[in-house]
Amino acid sequence: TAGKPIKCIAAVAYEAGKPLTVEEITVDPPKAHEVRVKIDYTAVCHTDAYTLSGVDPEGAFPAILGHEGAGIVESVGESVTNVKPGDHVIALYTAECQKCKFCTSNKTNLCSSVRATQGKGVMPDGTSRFHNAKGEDLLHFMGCSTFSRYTVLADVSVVAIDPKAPLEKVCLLGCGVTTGYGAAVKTANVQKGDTVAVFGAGTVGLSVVQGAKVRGCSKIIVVDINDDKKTWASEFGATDFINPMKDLKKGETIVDKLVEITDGGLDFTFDCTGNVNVMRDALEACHKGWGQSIIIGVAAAGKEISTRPFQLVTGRVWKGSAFGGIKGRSEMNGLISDYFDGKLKVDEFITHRRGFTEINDAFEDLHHGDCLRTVLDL
Ligand code: NAD
Ligand code: AHE
Ligand code: ZN
Repeated sequence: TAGKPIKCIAAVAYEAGKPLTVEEITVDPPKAHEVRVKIDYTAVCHTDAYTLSGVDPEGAFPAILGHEGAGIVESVGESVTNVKPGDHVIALYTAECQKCKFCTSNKTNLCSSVRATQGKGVMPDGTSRFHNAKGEDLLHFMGCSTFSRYTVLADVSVVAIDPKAPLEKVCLLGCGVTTGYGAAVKTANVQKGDTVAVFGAGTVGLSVVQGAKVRGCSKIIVVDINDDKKTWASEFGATDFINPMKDLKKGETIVDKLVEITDGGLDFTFDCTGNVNVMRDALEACHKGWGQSIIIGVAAAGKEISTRPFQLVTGRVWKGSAFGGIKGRSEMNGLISDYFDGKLKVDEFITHRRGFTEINDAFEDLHHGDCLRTVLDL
């Protein structure tokens, strides 16, 4: 198949707010510095639903969404040296070229090498490798497009992993688990004894919880408006669970409550909801003088955060984290080792499995409290 177009099944997002269309598409061979991957498993992340809903300022259609996937390299274009056909790989929406100003700064995992074209839904040369039966181009998404049996990735957007790692599980390291765990142990770098509050107990929030637990944090408070998340929270290591819709006294705010039970506020808080009002609460629940709040959630176009500047003047810090601050190519295999050593939970997030043609049901699953991740078998 190398060097030739491949016909395969994919789920195409033709329009915002509409279900995906599962149909046969054509995937062109990889050009120089590109890799064609047979995706075996992909999960659906809240961000896929966010973009499909039409509120992502970078969302463009028709496109092939999906960014939490794993598979096997089918062929590589010229000058690709980091992977070869047959390698087991995870797609990386945060590339790592190891050459740009960002990669060499040692201050961030954000890489500038392909980000501009990635945001426009095209490969680094400005064109697409996907076409539908009518011959129309279909856009790429987040440099991954894992909702297709075959996809083409920039070589900087792919990492080869230990072939012993089960792809049907470690596909989750392509986004949710890595994002939350990294935000705790890398971006915030929480330490033994620290107090932590996590807003939103989806896969991202619960992975923050597991990072905080690994580090020995003394209090790990989960805040979620859905009581179904309470059992998950304690299973992943939370010490407390608060539902702000039910567990507050009359006139009491979630900030009042958190400040009261932590003797003045948290050392670290994390927003894993994408709601800008929650982001404000998370900042204001931080301890005066040193508390740090990490924004992970993605907010819709036009949404802005606000607080009194006095909150920052008095020592609270607002930070953000993308992909948990993890450099995908150099650090992914460390996470896989943590998984093999039982230090990092991954399997526990897979609440649903479906065949690929049920992908629209997988988007529906996201809205139910009993779902953390649905893994689709391509
Ligand atoms: P999810 O939908 O599975 O989980 C969100 C949780 O937040 C749910 O349990 C929901 O009940 C809870 N919630 C909603 N509103 C709330 C409120 N007002 N107060 C408290 N809890 C509330 O989503 P996920 O896949 O875990 O992703 C979480 C967020 O992180 C999304 O916004 C997603 O787009 C974003 N995300 C960001 C990155 C990154 O790199 N920065 C990576 C992955 C996901
Ligand atoms: N296109 C959105 C930005 C969305 C966003 O912030 N994405 C996160 C990853 S979410 C994964 O589920 C991220 O890594 N951002 C850094 C980056 O470079 O995109 C918008 O609002 O424009
Ligand atoms: Zn995601």
